Amino acid sequence: LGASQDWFTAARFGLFVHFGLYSMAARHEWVRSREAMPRAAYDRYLDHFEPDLFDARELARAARAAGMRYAVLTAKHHDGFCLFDSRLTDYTSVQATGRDLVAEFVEAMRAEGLRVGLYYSLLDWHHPDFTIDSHHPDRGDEAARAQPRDMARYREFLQGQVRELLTAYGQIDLLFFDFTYAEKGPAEWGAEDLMALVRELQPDILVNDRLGIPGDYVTPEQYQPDRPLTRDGVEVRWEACHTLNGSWGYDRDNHDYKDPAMLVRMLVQSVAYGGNLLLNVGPTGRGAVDPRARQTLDAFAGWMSLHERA
Ligand code: FUL
Repeated sequence: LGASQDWFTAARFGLFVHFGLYSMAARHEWVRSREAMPRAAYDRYLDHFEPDLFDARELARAARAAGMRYAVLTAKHHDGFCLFDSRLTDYTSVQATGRDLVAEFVEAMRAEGLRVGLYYSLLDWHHPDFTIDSHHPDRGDEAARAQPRDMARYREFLQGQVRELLTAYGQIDLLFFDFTYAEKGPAEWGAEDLMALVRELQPDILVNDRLGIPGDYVTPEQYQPDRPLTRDGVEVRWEACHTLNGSWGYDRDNHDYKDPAMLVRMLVQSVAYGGNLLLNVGPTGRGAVDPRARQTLDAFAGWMSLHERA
């Protein structure tokens, strides 16, 4: 890795933002899969999507005050809904509301001096060519299963969307792909080709390891490494990502929030072992930061005001 990527380790602490149609359901970002929700039922959220309280500048200011140096937004999560302007699908916040939330986010983070990251799901439960596997919400729908699907066309779509994200918004510092699993792996995503495309379009970008091939950093999720992480005996960059309450998307009735003091210790421990902490906030269906999340960010701001080193 070149010096142009050293910012990542120096940054230590970032904000993860999970926002999409699932935020309106307010019970976990996997809601459509978990409940095998038919498309028509999920479309209600599209019909009513109106993120009038989504304020990227406010998010950026809160992140900065909390001592975070970068932020990562779900440009597209598994449900396939895009928060950016795409010529390759109508299923976007721009079509639904006229707002390009990725553009707002990128601009706001830069204005506060934060590095910009985007999360992009390799899974897509909306795209007609994405094969129906055991996670797919339409797994029980015979008619949907009978339709021919072509992952080669889906790969073209993926490449096209990644190209859009990495050409329309200026410098993107980090890309968080998500994810591979037993039924689908690097070959389905065309992982090597995607990686090559990313490197060509944004030579300085950091890419995570969830294409299923080695990336620039590894991504322990919802657990806290208790030692430096290594590959072939060599220490690697890593970033632990954590929820506030077990859900990435807004989960209104889940009050099981982690104690801010514990989260601070997790940050300190991550840094001590050479890693970063990417802490998630899932804004409400209207895009607001829930007061409980706000309290956590404020607690970090208080701690940082006493302990942060320039
Ligand atoms: C996981 C996803 O399935 C979750 O919904 C979340 O986005 C997390 C960060 O990555 O693999």
